[in-house]
Amino acid sequence: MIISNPQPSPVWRLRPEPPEILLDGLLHYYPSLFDPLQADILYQQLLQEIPWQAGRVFIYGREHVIPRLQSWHGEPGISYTYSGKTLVANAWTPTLASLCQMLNQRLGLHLNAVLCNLYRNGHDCMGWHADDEKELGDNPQILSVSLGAERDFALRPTGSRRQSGILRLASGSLLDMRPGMQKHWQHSLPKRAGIQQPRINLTFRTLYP
Ligand SMILES: O=C(O)CCC(=O)C(=O)O
Repeated sequence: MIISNPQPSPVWRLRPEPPEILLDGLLHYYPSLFDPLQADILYQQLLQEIPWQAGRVFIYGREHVIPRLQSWHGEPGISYTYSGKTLVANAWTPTLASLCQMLNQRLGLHLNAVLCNLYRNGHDCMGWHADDEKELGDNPQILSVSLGAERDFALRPTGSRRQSGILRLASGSLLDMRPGMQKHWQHSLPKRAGIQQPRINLTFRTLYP
């Protein structure tokens, strides 16, 4: 008789790597907080679990479909106003809840919501902005987890129209945007026509009612 030897299901662990410190400490970048296998499993789970939707925004009074899929999750009752739309948070999925808990424990934070973005390929993108909505408080700290295709994260100082830096966000990485970042810098995820693979990005935030 052959007894199969089932693979133990992987347990996520945040690797204890020190961050790279960038922009005078406003960005802490952990290039491989998840190892490649864990990043792959997380990506697949999130792809299945999250109710991805084509989001819409109002720009100068006209509604546009945004160039990526999105889903917004968090503690019950949390809502967020973003480009003229108030989004009420969906319930946590099991994977998002445990990720949020692990990040809170590791970094001593009280994150309570996450905006999930699915970039289907290099044509999906996000324009210049800072995450400075009033619900985030005066000096938000935002944690951004990337899974899947590597994409460029572009940076420019607030008030400037010229890009002044690019950070390549690897699969399994965490970008910790520290307090002060949203005041002094804007960011974007530019189009990259050559990229065929999808990417999931999760930005964990603390929202105040
Ligand atoms: O996809 C990214 O890395 C950026 C996401 C972002 O800027 C946001 O959710 O506000």
